[in-house]
Amino acid sequence: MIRVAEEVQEARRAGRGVVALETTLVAHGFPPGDGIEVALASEQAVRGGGAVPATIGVLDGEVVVGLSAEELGRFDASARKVGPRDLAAASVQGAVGATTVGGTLAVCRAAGLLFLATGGLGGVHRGWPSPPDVSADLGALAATQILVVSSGVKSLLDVPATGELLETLGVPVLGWRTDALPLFYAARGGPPVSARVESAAEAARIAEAHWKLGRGGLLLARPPEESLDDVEPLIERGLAEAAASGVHGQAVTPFVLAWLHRESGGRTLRANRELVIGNARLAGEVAAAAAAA
Ligand code: PSU
Ligand code: MN
Repeated sequence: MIRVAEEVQEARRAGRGVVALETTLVAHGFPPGDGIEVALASEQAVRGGGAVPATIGVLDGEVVVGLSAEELGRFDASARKVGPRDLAAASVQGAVGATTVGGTLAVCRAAGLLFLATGGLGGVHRGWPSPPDVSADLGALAATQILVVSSGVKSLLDVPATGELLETLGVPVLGWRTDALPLFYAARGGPPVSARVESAAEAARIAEAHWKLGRGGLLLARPPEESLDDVEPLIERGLAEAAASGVHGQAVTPFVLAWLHRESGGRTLRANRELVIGNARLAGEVAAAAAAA
């Protein structure tokens, strides 16, 4: 059921680092066309970091680890959003399934991949328990031996509550040269991390030790290089706009992201692109450091 691309198999045989990449952000996180471009640039960034990319999604009845550029082209806005619960149905039903971080983690667990890069993790929605929405990304991360590199969690979530839940689940939050969990677009203002790391080799050593202790996932949180410190009021307006338009559930993230891109004159889009690619680069460096150890 899982098809692993030849290049990824070869990399693993050779003991090289492999970094998994998700496809929900490709299909639903960027305007049409931009997502594919960001996906290909992320793959290049993983290579630049010294590892081999494995972009994951469901296609033609298979769970694919290492989509080709041509296959990636089929992940447009019509793709199904596939979390851990949706993998089996999407593959049996022959859907184009764009895997979330949680869905991708489930595949990594089945295939034994140890590193994943993304933009922002899902988490606890603002206003919990109404809506009673907590991303399956968190449970999947706790249950999988993997290190995920992100710029914290999605900007429209309750970041402090998500940080607390990660602690409850026993997931270390490592700050990449920072003491605070980044707020996706903004580098500052988040809750404290559980440990600060200064190098890719140090992050790799902590992950290795965590797994030797029989523990599961870790988050390595990298702040965006260019911090947008004035975006929070816009996020609040975007969320209000979504509520007023009757948008809820899975449709909220794409709606608010598109709204932010428009209202910020493209600044959030540029920032989002840069941070996704930067995280892929760092994940490549950590995976390479782990492979060299
Ligand atoms: N962060 C973004 N854009 C996205 C996502 C995260 O800036 O599109 C996606 C990721 O794939 C993440 C998913 O795993 O949203 C979480 O969705 P939910 O909250 O419905 O679990
Ligand atoms: Mn959700």
